[in-house]
Amino acid sequence: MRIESIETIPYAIDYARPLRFASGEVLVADHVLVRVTTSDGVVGIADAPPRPYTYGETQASIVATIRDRFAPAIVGLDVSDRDRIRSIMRRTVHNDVAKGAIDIAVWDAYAKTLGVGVSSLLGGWSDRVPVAHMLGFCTPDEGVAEAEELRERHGIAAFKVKVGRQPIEQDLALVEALRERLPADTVLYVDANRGWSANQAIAALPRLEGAGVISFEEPCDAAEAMGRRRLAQHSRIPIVGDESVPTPGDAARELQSGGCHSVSIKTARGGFTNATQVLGLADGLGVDVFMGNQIDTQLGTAATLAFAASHEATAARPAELSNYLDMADDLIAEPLEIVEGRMRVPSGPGVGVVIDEEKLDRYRVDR
Ligand code: MUC
Ligand code: MG
Repeated sequence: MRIESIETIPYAIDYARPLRFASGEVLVADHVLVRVTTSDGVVGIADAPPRPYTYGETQASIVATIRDRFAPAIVGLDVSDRDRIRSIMRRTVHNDVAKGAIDIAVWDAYAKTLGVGVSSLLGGWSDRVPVAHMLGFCTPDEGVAEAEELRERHGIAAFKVKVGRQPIEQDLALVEALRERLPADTVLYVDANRGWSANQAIAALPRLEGAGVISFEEPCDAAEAMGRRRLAQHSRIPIVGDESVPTPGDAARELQSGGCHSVSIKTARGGFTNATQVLGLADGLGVDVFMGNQIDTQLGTAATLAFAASHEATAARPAELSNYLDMADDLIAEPLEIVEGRMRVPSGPGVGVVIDEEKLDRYRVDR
């Protein structure tokens, strides 16, 4: 089926509980809904979450890049031409979130055309995935209360703790409090979003190890190459590349230069096609992957879930699927559900979620 149109709809929904971290904060989901419509009327959807402090893209830049560069080159192709679409988008550097949304919306439309779930097309490993939640900057009491509430209501027992503040002591005290006050089987890992220097991260290692942290994401800027390599050599906790490894090329360079031991995979940057390539690279090199979260809405989460469930390596450990719980509302008609700490892939075709048109009307900002 021919791709007839690619629409971009900017919208804004507040966060009831904003997320703060070393590189920025999210108070409002000022995202872009991307819709790909085919000649037989199938509509593929995807969410594009701008993260200016991570990738340099904004809501306006995502709309303009898709409208002015990608859509004119892609409209008219067949919805099954996924690698041609990847090749076209690759001619433009960066803009990973804009590229990701087009890729996901095309996969969604393709799977809907075939009448199957995206997850089964990608690999079909499992129908559910354990959930991890990201805790933003907070005090020990706030962090423990939030984690306890998530465990009680949803059974979530894995938490990524945002660190990277100055002085480092407050984050170490937070991680230690979570370890001491939460049940012993709680999985804890940390993400500094480049907030510390390599030396600060090295100084933090003994206490993070003592708290049983299972991984340490973007401890310092990967551009601090010598320091980062020294840290990775020192650390018994796996160092995970996230914003330093958006593409397979970045992941290969970072892993082979010794800057990290594992990589985070995020469908929001680069889509399913890029995620598949990063996963293949990690598999070949024998390194672990973590399914990350771009502070996603339910639509974005459904894409992460579809990918996470589709492969053995990504379904094996908790995936970051729950931060939409912090939003005041969403665009989705039927909410995703977390039961006993797991999220099940919705049974519908494509990524399996449907937009509530009345909500889209309420939250869109282009009228
Ligand atoms: C994360 O893992 O870093 C924060 C910034 C961003 O781009 O993604 C989030 C989560
Ligand atoms: Mg991260």
